[in-house]
Amino acid sequence: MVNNAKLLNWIDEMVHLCQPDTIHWCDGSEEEFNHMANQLVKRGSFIRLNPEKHPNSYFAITDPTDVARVEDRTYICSLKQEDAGPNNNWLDPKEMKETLRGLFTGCMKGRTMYIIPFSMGPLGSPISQIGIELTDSPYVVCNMKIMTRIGEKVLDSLGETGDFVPCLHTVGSPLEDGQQDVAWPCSKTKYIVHFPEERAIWSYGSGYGGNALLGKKCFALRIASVMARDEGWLAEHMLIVGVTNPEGEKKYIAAAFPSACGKTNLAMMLPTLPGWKVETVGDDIAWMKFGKDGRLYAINPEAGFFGVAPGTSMKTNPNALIAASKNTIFTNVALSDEHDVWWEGLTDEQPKHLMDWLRRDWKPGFHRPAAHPNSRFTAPANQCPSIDPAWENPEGVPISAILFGGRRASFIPLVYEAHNWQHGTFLGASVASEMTAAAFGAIGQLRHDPFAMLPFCGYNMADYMKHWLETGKKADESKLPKIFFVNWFRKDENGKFIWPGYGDNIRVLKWIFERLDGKNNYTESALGHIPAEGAVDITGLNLTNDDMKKLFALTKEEGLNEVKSLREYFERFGARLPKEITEELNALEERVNKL
Ligand code: SAT
Ligand code: MN
Repeated sequence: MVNNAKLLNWIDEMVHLCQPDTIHWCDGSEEEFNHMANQLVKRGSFIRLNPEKHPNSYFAITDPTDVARVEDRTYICSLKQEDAGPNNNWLDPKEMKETLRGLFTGCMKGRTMYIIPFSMGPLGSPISQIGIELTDSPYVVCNMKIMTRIGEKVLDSLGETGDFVPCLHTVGSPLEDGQQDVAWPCSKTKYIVHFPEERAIWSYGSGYGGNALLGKKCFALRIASVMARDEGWLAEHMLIVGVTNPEGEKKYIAAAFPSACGKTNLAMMLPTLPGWKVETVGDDIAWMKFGKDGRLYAINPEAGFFGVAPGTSMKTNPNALIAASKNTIFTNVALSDEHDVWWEGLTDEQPKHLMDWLRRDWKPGFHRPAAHPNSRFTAPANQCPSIDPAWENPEGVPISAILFGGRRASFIPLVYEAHNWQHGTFLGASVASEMTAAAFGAIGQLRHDPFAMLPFCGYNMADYMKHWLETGKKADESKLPKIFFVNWFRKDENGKFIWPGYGDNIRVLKWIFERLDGKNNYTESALGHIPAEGAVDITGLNLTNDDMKKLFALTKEEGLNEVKSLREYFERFGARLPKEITEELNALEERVNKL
């Protein structure tokens, strides 16, 4: 029996508004998942994969217009526009509610409303939060079952008076009497809307990824970042890994990179240095709170991976492939004649024949990718061979270092270390990255993406920087994680990546590990501490001294360009930009001028 008054009232109101034919409370059981998957197969939305290759796994294709997050349709509707900041689309919340009420009226006609109680984080953890998603998409239910902890146990934990974040979702495609459904219902009109003061989410028109799986970016980042600001913790777009050295000493590291910049690969890395081990706590989101001992502890609020498929192979990320070998949903990849999945980069040899993500015949030599560049696998985290034994620890894991990074063909060195927390906050604020297919936009173009949170920050980014600075001021700095910047994507004069990346990134983690232990293995540079000559272990790599020099080369011209670009970017925050950020930028300019 559900007896939470807030929940029952809200559902009543939303049923009235959306007018579904039926209502289904999700219990989160395997039977329920199988039943819904079967229905999706019947409707033509799912194709069951060959059970010998992928037991209990499904292939889905979206509408060709519904393939990525829609940042230009994503809104933060705070009471005041300046609280959303120049980093967000904003509309007056009253006006937006009116628009949404209009759109949502009758939006679930002919469909079922599924009620998904979900927990972000292990049930019972002091860091976890509860959400309830109402959706008319069985595809969303199946994905939420993998990505979060759903069902009855969540309602039990909510109890009579527990609070939750209401998350309303519709594909925006009601069915008239007798109207035939399509395989991927969605709407041309899309709205992904957040009301930060009310802590509520309304999502209209899309069925895919972060637009529709509302626990992920909408709740765990946009709404949670607001909660974190108000309550003194951090909600971050970060992977979490445990790194163990050959002596058996273990440290946890969190790292923020923009979407599709290799967070999943780093989180599941197979180190190429003997004796080193990397274990996965999370691949996308970290919620961090201070423990009684004054250290920052992180949990992964998710229970699954929504990973980019293209480029994932037994060479680049075997752990991800094994995690996705069963009980997995593949979306917008290509399908082989044996009902197996394929995407660019999975195998060196291309299959002789495929159905591509647009349901067309595909053969090797075609000048178009078989899988969409933002095609994804939704896989349970506990199937990952590298999953950390503490990944569901309700207290979280203690974080020793925070890494920022992005795709940068030039200027940003392989790795450098911040002087202190304030300088580290500046490094986070100055993240910029070449754009990927994870969002609509000009792929390859450099864009500023502070803390890799530009599309995910639920409030004014200037206040976000302030929150980071204040977090540092309140803490005992000696117990705070040390902050680093990394760049695996530097290219040489021929446009080739210099650094091998993937499992060889352990060599950079090793240097960081040693820095955390206080080893004096660095030299000063204009940006921060960089490894002393020979301090990055490159034994066994095909890299010359010259290559290593290129990975750390800093020219005055590029430095001044970077400073100029940052100054222009920061200007948009006006007087709200914390003075510490300007101080750090001025100090950087001074150091660059001495180059
Ligand atoms: O936001 S999604 O979950 O669709 C994926 C991403 O951009 O990281
Ligand atoms: Mn992400």
